[in-house]
Amino acid sequence: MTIRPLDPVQALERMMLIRAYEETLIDLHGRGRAAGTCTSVGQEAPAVGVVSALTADDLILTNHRSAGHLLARGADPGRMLAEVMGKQDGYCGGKSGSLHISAKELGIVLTSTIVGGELALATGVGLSRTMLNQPGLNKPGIVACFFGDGAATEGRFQESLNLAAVWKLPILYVCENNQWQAFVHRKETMLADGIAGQAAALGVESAVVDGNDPLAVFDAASAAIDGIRRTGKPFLLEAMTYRLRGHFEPDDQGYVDKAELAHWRDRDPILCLRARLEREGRLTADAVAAIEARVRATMEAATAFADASPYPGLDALTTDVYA
Ligand SMILES: Cc1ncc(C[n+]2csc(CCOP(=O)(O)OP(=O)(O)O)c2C)c(N)n1
Repeated sequence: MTIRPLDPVQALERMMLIRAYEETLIDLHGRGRAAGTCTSVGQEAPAVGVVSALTADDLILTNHRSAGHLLARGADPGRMLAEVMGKQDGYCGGKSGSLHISAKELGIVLTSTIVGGELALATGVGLSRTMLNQPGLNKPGIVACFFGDGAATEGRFQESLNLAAVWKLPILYVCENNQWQAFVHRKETMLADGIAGQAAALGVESAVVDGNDPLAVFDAASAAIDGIRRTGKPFLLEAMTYRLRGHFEPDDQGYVDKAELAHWRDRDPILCLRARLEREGRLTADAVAAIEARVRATMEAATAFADASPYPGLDALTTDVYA
């Protein structure tokens, strides 16, 4: 098994950057300067834990709550903000917003806003990986597919995992079980406590992990990825986590049980990791202040970059289209 250690302080900084990115976007949206988005506040740990366990050859498909996955992969927050603001220097020239973003240079194949679309499309990407990973062609790498518990209630979840199992496709399915499916609690759409139990029936191995602990997620993802590389078979990792903000911005979460929200706020992945590292003597107050300053400076520079980026010209209307 080839598990690289994940530096916990670096993991904390990456999670803080993701949180700061989302908060910047919320602020820009509140001031009418950016479109509303589905933020990943509270779900930073699966993004950092899983993506840190991937290598540069691996590909990622994600869903509408994708900012954490992109930033964990090293995306430039300035280009991401520019994209959401519809600017020319965005990853897709300002044409995708946050919901359809892709970045070939980062191995981010696509963001699907069709719930569960990423599951079906990962099957094709996984198949292409298998076909291209031949002597001579030699394009190694696995596929990581992020999706929500809501997507898992759709038929294409079973269809996709079944085909991946039968065709032995190298796909790591990552369910971010954040307890909510837009405005519907998961307990209203499934009787089971989670979705991992369904995998065995399809012949797919699975594991459930504390999705608010990036180090636990990293370990579980590393073991799963190692197995996928050895066997070529798919694996389902279910990260139990929570969406700390509304489904999209703005959303006052009036439909959320206050005790449930308080329970999960206490388990905020950033506060928990920070407290743990401080307790263990691995993080000082000065080090936290330095991280906060770096993150703030990064987001200030990102906002300035996105602000300065021009809107696409009229000629962009006819580029990136088939006909
Ligand atoms: C096929 C489809 N049905 C419905 C929607 C509307 N919709 C957007 S996000 C969402 C909830 C998805 O829940 P989940 O998969 O758990 O992801 P989460 O939003 O919790 O991250 C719904 C119903 C959609 N975009 N696509």
